[in-house]
Amino acid sequence: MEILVVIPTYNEADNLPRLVAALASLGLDLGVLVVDDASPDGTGQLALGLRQTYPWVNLLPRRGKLGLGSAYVEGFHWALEHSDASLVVQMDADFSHDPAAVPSLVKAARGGALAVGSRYVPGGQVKNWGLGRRMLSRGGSLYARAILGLPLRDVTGGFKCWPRAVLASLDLSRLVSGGYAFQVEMNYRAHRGGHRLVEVPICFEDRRVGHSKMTLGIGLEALVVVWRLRLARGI
Ligand SMILES: Nc1nc2c(ncn2[C@@H]2O[C@H](COP(=O)(O)OP(=O)(O)O)[C@@H](O)[C@H]2O)c(=O)[nH]1
Ligand SMILES: [Mg+2]
Repeated sequence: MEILVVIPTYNEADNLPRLVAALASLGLDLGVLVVDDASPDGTGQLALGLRQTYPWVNLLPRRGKLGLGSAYVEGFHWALEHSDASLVVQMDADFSHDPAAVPSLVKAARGGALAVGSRYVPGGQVKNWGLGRRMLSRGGSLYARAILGLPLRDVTGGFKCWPRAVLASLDLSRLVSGGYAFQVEMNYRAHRGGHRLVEVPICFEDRRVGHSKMTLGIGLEALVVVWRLRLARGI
């Protein structure tokens, strides 16, 4: 199959079946890897059940809530070891990342570039965020872009399509960041590795139920992490 979609989940039982159905209807040659952290709501079991209808759904179960960054790292390792997909998509399960945008990311990545879903290029959009959150995200992107020289307007987004070769060229065991900075670091490493990055406009809609994990602490941590990346040797 051409595309593997890696989806980290923690309590996404309400969303996962709808998301898999939406991906199935795109008409692409794709498979799914759900990286589930022992969700108490049974998302992992649900993923296994979905295999009856969609045999291309795979589950990578983990023993507990170990965080989004490490879920992606394990998912990417799995993709490189157990799948022959030439493209690896990463996306959230909560419909903040619209499955309808997958084809445009895939199309951009077929040309060999890391395709980054972007809220801040023409055609991109954010829904369900107040002005404060918007300014923080946009300002953070401008700051990281300036310090790291990244050719991106949206550096923290988590909806991307990786050409296999770009992903395989990164040493995932040397990542230093978790949280939002994980997305920045992956972009930075790809850029420093000489790979092309292209932004594809997406409409990002924040989940309507539940709380955002964004805190002042996370915001300040991100400011520090950007400098840590800039000053790190060998990236
Ligand atoms: N495997 C795994 N998935 C997680 C974890 N935390 C969040 N997720 C998933 O990662 C995606 C983004 O999480 P979300 O809570 O929506 O983050 P936000 O949109 O940045 O506020 C969703 O699909 C979550 O289910 C975790 O610790 N482990
Ligand atoms: Mg979300």
